[in-house]
Amino acid sequence: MFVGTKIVRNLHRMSKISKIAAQLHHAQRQQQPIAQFSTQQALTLIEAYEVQHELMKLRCQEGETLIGVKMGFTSEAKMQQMGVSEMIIGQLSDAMFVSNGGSVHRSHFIHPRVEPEIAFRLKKDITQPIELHEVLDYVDGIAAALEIIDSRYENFKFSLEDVVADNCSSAAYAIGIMQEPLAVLTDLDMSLIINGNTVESGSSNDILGNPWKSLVAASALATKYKLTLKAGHIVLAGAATSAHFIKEHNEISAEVAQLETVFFRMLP
Ligand code: OOG
Ligand code: MG
Repeated sequence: MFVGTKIVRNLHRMSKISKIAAQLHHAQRQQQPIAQFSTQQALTLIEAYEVQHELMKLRCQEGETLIGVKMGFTSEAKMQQMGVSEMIIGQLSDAMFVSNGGSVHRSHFIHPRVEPEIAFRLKKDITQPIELHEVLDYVDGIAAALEIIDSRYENFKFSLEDVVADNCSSAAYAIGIMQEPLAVLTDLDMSLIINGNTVESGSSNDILGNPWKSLVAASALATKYKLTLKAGHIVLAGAATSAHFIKEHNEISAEVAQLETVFFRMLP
């Protein structure tokens, strides 16, 4: 009797997780925003990561490959803009890749925003939390990056659990030319430039005081929530500034001192 009740409860939970994942997947594929879940039903953070895994499973079943992770809310500016105050981690796939100097179509998104970031390329697998003094052992390239986020929720409004379930609003990313890792990544000016105008500016210090700390945090969150970090994978450190809405005919670049500028164009 007891075992039966437990199985029924588990089935109920599984169907709740896969139902939410299916709705988020559909919203992304159709560019149709949906209402946030947390206002309608209780969703724990653990369940939210289960939804995220389920969602990425659906995308992989349709041919996508996971190529890394992105950190979110590693800066004060982002936490304040979105009203969320805990770090999150999401997954990047090859289908989200935009080539440096290339373009994306506005019509592929719901309400895209862009933000300036720093990308790390891993030279070996990370299978457990690492420490700050070890980061250089794990990275063989760094670059300026641009992330396009596109919440699948109406009005870009969400709770911590909602955004985690929605794979942390991940939509696309462009990465500049990879260069040898710089041991010191503090005090680098970072700016977001749209059609020649600087629309956001900050410093690499805005990312947890030191962007390398974001890799340390990524290793801890990936271990906790079972995300894979393999040699060759990319880790986005999180935006240094608030994100900015973008539209067709925008020419967008991120400048990070000492790194090569990254650029893409948004077509209709
Ligand atoms: C969530 C994603 C946050 C970052 O860099 O902080 C993020 C969102 O703002 O929609 O990518
Ligand atoms: Mg980001």
